[in-house]
Amino acid sequence: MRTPWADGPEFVTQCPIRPGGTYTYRFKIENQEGTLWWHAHSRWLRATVYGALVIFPNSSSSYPFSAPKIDVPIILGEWWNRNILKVMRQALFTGAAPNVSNAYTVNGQPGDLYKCSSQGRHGDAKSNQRCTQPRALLQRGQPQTDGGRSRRRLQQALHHQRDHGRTGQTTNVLLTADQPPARYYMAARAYQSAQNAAFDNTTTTAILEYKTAAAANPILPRLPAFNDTATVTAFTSQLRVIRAQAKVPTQLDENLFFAFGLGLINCNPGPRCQGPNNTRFAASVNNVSFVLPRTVSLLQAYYQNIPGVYTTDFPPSPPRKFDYTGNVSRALWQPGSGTKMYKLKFGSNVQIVLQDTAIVTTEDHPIHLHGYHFFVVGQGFGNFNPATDTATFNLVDPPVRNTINVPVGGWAVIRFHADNPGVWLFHCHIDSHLTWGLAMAFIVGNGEGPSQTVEPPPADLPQC
Ligand SMILES: [Cu+2]
Repeated sequence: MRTPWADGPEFVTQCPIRPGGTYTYRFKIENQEGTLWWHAHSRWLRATVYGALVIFPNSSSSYPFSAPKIDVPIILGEWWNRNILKVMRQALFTGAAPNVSNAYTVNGQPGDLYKCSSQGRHGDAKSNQRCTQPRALLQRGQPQTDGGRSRRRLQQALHHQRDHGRTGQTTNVLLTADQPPARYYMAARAYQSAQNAAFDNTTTTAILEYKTAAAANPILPRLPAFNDTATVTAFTSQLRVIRAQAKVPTQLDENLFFAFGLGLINCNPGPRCQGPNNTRFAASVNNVSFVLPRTVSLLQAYYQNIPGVYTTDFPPSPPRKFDYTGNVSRALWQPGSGTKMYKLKFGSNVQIVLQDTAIVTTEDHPIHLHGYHFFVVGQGFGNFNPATDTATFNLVDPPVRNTINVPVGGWAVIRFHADNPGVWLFHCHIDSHLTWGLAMAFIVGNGEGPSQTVEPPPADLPQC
């Protein structure tokens, strides 16, 4: 996206849109195609305010595979019987983990495996969610994909397919409908890697139906166990870019090391101290728990030189080295806090080693970078070791993503060319983790000339 003013995260590139207000985003899409997920970026509204943005290939270019006959966006979501903002407020008041969701959804519908299917209503009476089953109709022999031009390709019959996508990730899947004409369930449930953490252990379904299928009960696939990290790893490690618009940077200008994970803040026992052993949950990157400004966005503060809103001393590596995925001393569980950004020169080649920590628990965090797609050049388990792990990097055809699910108790290494000026948030895509501080932001400076310079803000940008 060319203009950072249309990026959307509250207090990062704009003040939030007021309740009842409207705001129109205007932006130019450059060097992007495929299906992307758009969503609200204010408090936890992204839980239910979202949709698909399908960017078709330029008319002068072609698909890197036979052109699909149909595009079907499939969005996996979550459903809470309570107002999600009440769930958030309760968690932020008590300091404990938030209540888990009541259902998962495919395109907004939970599917046949929930009680509501027979009742026609979902959960409590206030919820008006109808429980019809989403369906995709298929003609035998016709391929289908969920997006424009895919950067990744999977050609598998859907009822054999085990796709793995974490919060915030999009995957374009090419399906060849060459199976016996029948009705097939597509099913999804959580992958949960954090130790002893509560999670929504339900399964959502939709039906893929061949046009010539007889009326019969759909066939339900067997899903991997909720904690089957081996299957997740087998799936993600086979992803490759089909045709990248840029080469993987090999000459690095920045080599950053971000250790991140949960933390616990000690507090006085009471209603606001309901985390484990009289604490409040926190999260951090390089021991900084990120705090959003409240009166102006970071991009406005940067563009208008407003002092006192942020600092640019975000640490390029952890201030203290430790055995990140080992038995971490309790003395290292409580992070500091701040609104710290890291400055990148326009055009620099950036590598970031993303290292999970075992503080509280290891977990697969989906880390999302705004403003860029990046190459995922390597990943593995345990602590990243530059002496041995660098040799395993894929610099030829690594997957291109904007969200990387860093392996639980492991690491991932990403690279990108910083050629999009502005302020860009880098954060975990689990809402509670972002709110607890698992975030930081980059300032990418201007290059030369108007095409490499942040545009002036729109006149109607929402005010705080
Ligand atoms: Cu996280």
